Amino acid sequence: MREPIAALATAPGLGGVALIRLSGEGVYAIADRLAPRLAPPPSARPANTFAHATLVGADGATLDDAVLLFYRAPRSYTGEDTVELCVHGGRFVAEAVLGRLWELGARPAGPGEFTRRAFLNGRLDLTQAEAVADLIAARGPRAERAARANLEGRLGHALAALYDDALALCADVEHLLDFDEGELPEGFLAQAEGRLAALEGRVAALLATWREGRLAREGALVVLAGRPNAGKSTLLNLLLGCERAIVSPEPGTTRDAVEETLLLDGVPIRLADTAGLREAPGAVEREGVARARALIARADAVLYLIAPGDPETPPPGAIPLRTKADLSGGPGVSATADPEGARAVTLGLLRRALRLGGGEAGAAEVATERQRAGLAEAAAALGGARRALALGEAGLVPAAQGLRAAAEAVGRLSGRVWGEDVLDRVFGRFCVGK
Ligand SMILES: Nc1nc2c(ncn2[C@@H]2O[C@H](COP(=O)(O)OP(=O)(O)OP(=O)(O)O)[C@@H](O)[C@H]2O)c(=O)[nH]1
Ligand SMILES: [Mg+2]
Repeated sequence: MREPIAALATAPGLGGVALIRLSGEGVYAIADRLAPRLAPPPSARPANTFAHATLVGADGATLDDAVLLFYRAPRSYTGEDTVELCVHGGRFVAEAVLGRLWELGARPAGPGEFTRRAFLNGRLDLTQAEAVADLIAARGPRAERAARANLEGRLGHALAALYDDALALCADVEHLLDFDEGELPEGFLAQAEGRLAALEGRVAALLATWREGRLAREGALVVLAGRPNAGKSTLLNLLLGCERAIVSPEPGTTRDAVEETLLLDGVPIRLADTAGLREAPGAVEREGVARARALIARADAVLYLIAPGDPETPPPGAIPLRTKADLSGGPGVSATADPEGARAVTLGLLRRALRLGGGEAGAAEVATERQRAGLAEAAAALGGARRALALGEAGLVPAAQGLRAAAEAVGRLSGRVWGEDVLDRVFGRFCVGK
């Protein structure tokens, strides 16, 4: 156990209850002094019980009435002795209790320090620690589902198996170095190549989950673009189910981009309605068109609306959508005559454009840039090993090196191989109290 640390674990602000977490060596001695009237005292209480207690300051004055939860190493979140204090919410109570904890010898926990200790005590691997941060940060059900799968160890297990298999193959290749030239066991090279290809396939399959997972976590920017009057604002309002943007028969109505978030299959979509693209007559509208172009340039998907009579010149990569089909009698959607149909067609186009629906529920998913980069490194090392192995006996040494490098890259992801730099990178993005 390490020195005692404490922090507010709930979000600061108004709320019924605030939870303070206290973990490390000697936290029971601290709790005894914080709740001196509790009998039996915290240090005499069994693990996994709770007690209602009055917390008092140095002068004996009441700080708060609290519920204390008692955990004992190793059966706590951190793996250390832990006491959790449920005190009243709001701005001042938790602050006063924390102030008393500093007097009693605890120090403020750094960002992610509880989870860092949990990792160091073997309570979870690094992918699970990252999943804790992802679960907290999830902005939609799709990201929440993925974070939960990784918290349950899906990615950790996949990486652990990759690590073991890459090292096993490495050992077998190294073993071949003991044979005399021209004496390699029959068929070994072909078998090793097969095993290597399978490893590469598993790494590639994991890397393929990155794109959709990133959209689910960060959200996708979808831009509604087109000529003035194409029906962009009408479509935005239809998708949102409210009159968010001004709609008018006058061309050039929208100038500022109008942005709202909606969930599509659990993925947060930032939907932006923009100024109609044309050589605008006025300075304000020209600025609107410039902003529209800037949004189009960084969109994950662009829907380009084409009303009857509009030139059909969608920007490269944009998805054309014909509007006002009730006027043309031709193909396309009509937001006014058939809103339900228009909505269904539009959402279908967006799903296809964003390539949603690839992720299998509960599957291991690459969730952080650190994981993506580590797997890309492993893929490159495996590729190098494969090319070396193709040289036959001459390539055995570099092939073994490539396999070892791949295993280490994967091992750093789960935490089988780690250093302070790896931990700083993982826990740097955590909030205090987790
Ligand atoms: N008949 C018909 N009219 C539509 C349809 N969709 C939109 N409109 C009308 O077309 C006109 C322009 O619609 P908006 O949604 O404001 O068009 P916009 O693309 O946002 O236009 P700007 O903001 O000027 O670029 C309005 O009068 C709408 O009522 C449709 O499906 N059928
Ligand atoms: Mg508009």
